[in-house]
Amino acid sequence: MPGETIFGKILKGEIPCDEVFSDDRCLVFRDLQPQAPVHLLVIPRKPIESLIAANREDSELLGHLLLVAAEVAQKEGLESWRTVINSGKDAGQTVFHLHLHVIGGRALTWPPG
Ligand code: DGP
Repeated sequence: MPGETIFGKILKGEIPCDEVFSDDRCLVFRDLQPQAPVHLLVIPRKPIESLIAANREDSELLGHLLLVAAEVAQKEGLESWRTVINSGKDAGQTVFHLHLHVIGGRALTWPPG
């Protein structure tokens, strides 16, 4: 069940997080294993497992998540950043509650590993 992930527990307040932003549709908090000086996670309150499970009804929500990601990145003082969505195990997804990584504060290489 998507709602039973670690992020579902964070949303319910059962596990603490370092919160950066919250509204009625999403929560933003700092990643526990930061890969850069700024590493935020933007998650929807709706328990969507991954982008693979999202559908057209989620279009507005997905757009909202992207715009919130850009807003919090800029509030963190970033001029450049990377927004990453790992979708599925082989892409590196480990928590099956949709999340956008916002990574910045250092030069990032491309392609990713
Ligand atoms: P992904 O590999 O794309 O599924 O990213 C999951 C991220 O979630 C990973 O960077 C580590 C982070 N993470 C896992 N558990 C927790 C937690 O309990 N709290 C926080 N803040 N981050 C977590």
